[in-house]
Amino acid sequence: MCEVFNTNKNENGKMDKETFLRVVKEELPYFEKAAAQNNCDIFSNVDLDNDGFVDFEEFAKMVCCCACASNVDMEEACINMRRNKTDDL
Ligand SMILES: [Ca+2]
Repeated sequence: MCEVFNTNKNENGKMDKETFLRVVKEELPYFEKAAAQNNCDIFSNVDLDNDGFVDFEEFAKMVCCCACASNVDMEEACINMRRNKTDDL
């Protein structure tokens, strides 16, 4: 996953929304599908500091959420991400 991030990050070391969504679709298709089914906006949930980019820390948190959940628990992973974001505010 580090490699995936490093390959796709921009000159600022972050991923823009378009790149991020493409990477999720390619690398975590089941997650993308679950999010779409639940009207879960992956990008805005992962972009914890709302700067419009996903940095490595945010990316790693998303990967952890996915890794902790099995395929059937993807809906819960989405909800947990949202909860993490709310806790940070
Ligand atoms: Ca961000």
